[in-house]
Amino acid sequence: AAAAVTAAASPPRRDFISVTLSPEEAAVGAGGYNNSKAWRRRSCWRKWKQLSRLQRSVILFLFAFLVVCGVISYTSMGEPWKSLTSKPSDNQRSEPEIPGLKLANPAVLPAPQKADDNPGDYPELSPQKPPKPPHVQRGSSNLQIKPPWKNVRLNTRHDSSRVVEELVQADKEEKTEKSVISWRGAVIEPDQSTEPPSSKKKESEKPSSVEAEDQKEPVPINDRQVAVIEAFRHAWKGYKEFAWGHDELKPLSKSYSEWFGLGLTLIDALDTMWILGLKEEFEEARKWVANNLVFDKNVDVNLFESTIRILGGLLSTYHLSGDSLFLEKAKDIGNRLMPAFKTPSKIPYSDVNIGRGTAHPPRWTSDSTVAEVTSIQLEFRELSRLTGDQKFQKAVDEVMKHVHTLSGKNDGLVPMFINTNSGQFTHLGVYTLGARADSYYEYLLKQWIQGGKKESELLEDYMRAIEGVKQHLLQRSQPNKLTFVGELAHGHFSAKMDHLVCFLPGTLALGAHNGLTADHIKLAEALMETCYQMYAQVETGLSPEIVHFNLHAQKGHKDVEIKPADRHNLLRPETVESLFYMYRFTGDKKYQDWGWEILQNFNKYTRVPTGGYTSINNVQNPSNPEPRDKMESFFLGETLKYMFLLFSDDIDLINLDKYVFNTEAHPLPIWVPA
Ligand code: DMJ
Repeated sequence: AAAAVTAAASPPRRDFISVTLSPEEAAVGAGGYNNSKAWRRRSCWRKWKQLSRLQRSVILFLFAFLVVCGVISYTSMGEPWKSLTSKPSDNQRSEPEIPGLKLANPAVLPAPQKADDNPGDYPELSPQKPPKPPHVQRGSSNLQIKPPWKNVRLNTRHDSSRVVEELVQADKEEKTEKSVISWRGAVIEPDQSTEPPSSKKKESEKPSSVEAEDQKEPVPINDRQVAVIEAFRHAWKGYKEFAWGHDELKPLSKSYSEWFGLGLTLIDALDTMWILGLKEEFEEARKWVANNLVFDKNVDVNLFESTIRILGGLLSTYHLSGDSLFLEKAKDIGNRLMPAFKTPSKIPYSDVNIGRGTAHPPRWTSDSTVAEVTSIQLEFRELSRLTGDQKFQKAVDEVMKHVHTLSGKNDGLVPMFINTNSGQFTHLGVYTLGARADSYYEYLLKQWIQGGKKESELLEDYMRAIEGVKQHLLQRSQPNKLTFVGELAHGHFSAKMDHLVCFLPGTLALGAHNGLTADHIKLAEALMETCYQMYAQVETGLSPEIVHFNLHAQKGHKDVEIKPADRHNLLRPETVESLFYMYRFTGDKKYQDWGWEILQNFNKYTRVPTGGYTSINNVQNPSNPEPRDKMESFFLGETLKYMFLLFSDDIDLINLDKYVFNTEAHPLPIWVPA
């Protein structure tokens, strides 16, 4: 018998309330006490009904307001905790593993999306260690966690001292932000690498950051790195203004050129921006990728070039940023390149139409280039690991296995061409470490490293090839006895060396760092000196595309001779790439100084005032180096990135025990034994 509370229906103003009490309530009113839940509920309800509509509305509003505040503060307090404890969300990374393999740095690697057709291929994620206490980083941090450099803006119109001030200030600000967790500050597994030869050097000879990571002081960026950032921004300014979304900038004509029509420079430069900490530029480029990068185009692309620049660039940017957009795009282009492998021999064709899904060799031959078919492996293997779809890895591994068994090698040295029908080498008898063969050697070592140093055939082929180089291709020049790598054509030695060969000192040093024979680092040192001399002995201080070394001393002649057809410079990276490895592994500052000279000469002879840098036609004419009006995408993808890393004393800025660079300078994670 609930109390009947009746408000008078009229008159409209509520002048009195008529209350009818139940016997129970009457008893209470008469002095009895009833504290039952039911009674209290009824009593509250009666009081509530006694309130005016306005009073009730105010109370309801206050209640709702308190609830909302409570929910908000709960969520914001919970986030930091969740970020440390929960599994990564869609936009972060969780690393699938292939059986027996795991990454060196699982916490920094993003959550790849499993291939729908292969969901069972993944074991459970292994538990991650809690992050080490964050330390301040100058490199880039995960976008989802923190921007790379807080509000650092380099204004290219500023003078360089102003630029330095801004960066130093930003760096100081960042040092105070102890709560920052950067991608490099995340969990790092114990070092899996073999003892580097450089560890035999005195502590003082090493980069200052070779210390226990926990005790490591933040390494401030230095003036030379600032100069690289400035150079990048100058190049980017030209690209943005005159070539946005196109393949290459033509800085003099203030226009662009197309090769594949896929924004090559922009994609090649993504991870460089990340590493240099250019967040604003990165985000603008990311928007272009999200809104404009479409692979469904009736266009022929070169399998090798699009793999190393586009697939490689997207994969590494995905790893650094954790942004799944880049993995989605990588999967898309990866799938579209697969028709290249549909050949009688499974040695891929050079060209693929990514819109039509057809592939073909060049018009004049059914051959492919050996370096091209053997330098796409790092990228496709990583794509398989991320997607769980083994078809990518299977296709490229088959190529390597096949090449491993082929006859026609000369002590591990390979010819330059391979036939897509027969699967045999063609044009036998010509051996070079330059164009058309170069990255075959580089990828033997790098695949071995990527796979956790288990694939012995790769190592075997690499070691044999380096012995072949020593036996057949090494010579010394006159008058300075520079060690160089020449070429062999049908038994005849030629003292010709492409600038492309200058990847070799870096690769040799990387092998030595990974435990290969110590004489590789000796050879690396000698070749590094030679590559530097290819710049230093030239009038502009820039290397030509090809040099010929003098084998006999002649009065007034230098070691290096340059033919008129070879005196161009395309802003290539190989020498600074090797300088970076040499400095990382030896700590010898001369390598940084050599790189600094090269950067200054690029600025002097190839910088276009209105934005961008240009290839030049004549490195021997300082008064007119004959600009070619083209900035290759690898200038931003590789040359400036390696410069920035060379000048850094922070070994964790792309740690070489955790990442392996593809041949276009895009870092991919090293898999390590589980
Ligand atoms: C780049 O595309 C790559 O480094 C490739 O391995 C060789 N050619 C250019 C740079 O010189």
